[in-house]
Amino acid sequence: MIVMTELYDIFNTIIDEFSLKGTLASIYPLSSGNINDTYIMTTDDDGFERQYIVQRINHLVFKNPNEVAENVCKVTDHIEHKLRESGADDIRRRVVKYYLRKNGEHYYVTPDGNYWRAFSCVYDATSADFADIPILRETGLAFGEFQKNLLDFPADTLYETIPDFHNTKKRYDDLKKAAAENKSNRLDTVREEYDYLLSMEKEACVLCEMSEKGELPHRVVHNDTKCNNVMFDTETGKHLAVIDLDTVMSGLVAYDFGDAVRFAANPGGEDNKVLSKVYLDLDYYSAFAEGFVSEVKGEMTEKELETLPDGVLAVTLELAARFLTDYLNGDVYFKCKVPHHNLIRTKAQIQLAKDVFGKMPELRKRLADILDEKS
Ligand code: GN1
Ligand code: MG
Repeated sequence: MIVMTELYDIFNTIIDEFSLKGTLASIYPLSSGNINDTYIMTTDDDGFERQYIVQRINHLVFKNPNEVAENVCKVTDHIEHKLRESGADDIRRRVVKYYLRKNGEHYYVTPDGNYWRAFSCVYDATSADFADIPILRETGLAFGEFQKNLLDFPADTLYETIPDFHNTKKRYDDLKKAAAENKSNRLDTVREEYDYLLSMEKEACVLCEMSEKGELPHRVVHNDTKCNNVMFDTETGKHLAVIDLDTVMSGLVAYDFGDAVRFAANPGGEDNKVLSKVYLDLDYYSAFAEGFVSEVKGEMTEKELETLPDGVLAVTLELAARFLTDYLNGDVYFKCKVPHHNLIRTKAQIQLAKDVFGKMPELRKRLADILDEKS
């Protein structure tokens, strides 16, 4: 826990180190992230109000913060180049800028070893923790466009900043290890959830199997495609920029597709205790799929497009396994905002996975119809 006076000192240093404009006016914490600490910093630049995004990156999760920064800069530079090439206007609101320190470094590291960085703020824009049909469509367009802009970027030049991030098999192995170790002595209380997840291991690992056999290409993927990682124009609701690029790596597009649907097409939200509110809304799903497919169709292999719905099930089961693993390990990875948060999250994701599993034929049918329409 950082006290406010310390925070003011750090932010003043950041303004100086990153040559940001103005003097510190206010600091506003954003609470939606589960890993990093994020703030909106406002400065007073001779009467003109400026805003910046300032973040403390969790270096226990991102063990090599410089590699994360290099990935983010390479990808944002590439997107900026693509936007310029296509004659897009308002480029400063379409892609975030990662500020460098005066000495060229990516972070200001405090004496106690915390890594701080600064990004431009997307002005007159908002993100969404909960979605409706127009937001789903715009989120689909945003991540589809992200994918399209990076098609010619060599994915294998990105660092693997969190190894095996979407290696679902490895995530299952971690879960089994956590259960065997039972560090927090909670296993007996989560038998039902644990057994369910194990019973779905084969379904969860379908895409990994295909990837191992070389049946699916590896591309640049965002790896955290929640609708609160898209900035929408406050007035028009149109998508502007994709943010939170820390997990950008090489991987399977179906996981990006699946994670966006997992998060935004569940009206109950990721950690709703009232399980009857947790389900996959098929019209939300269609809205996202339409937006996404309209950007990537023609750019991806048939098999890749066909397997997009499998990503929804895989990523939901995988995240349930990750939450349960963390619960068994004693809540060491995800920030817990209420008691037993990881268990609440696990139950909600399992509820969603069960619903998605039952709806798989409909997910496939709707996607096939969308693909037909767009051909
Ligand atoms: C974490 O902190 P946030 O919201 O950006 C996590 C994602 C999970 C997500 C679940 C690096 O992302 O993988 O899907 O929580 N990020 C990391 O809400 O583990
Ligand atoms: Mg994230």
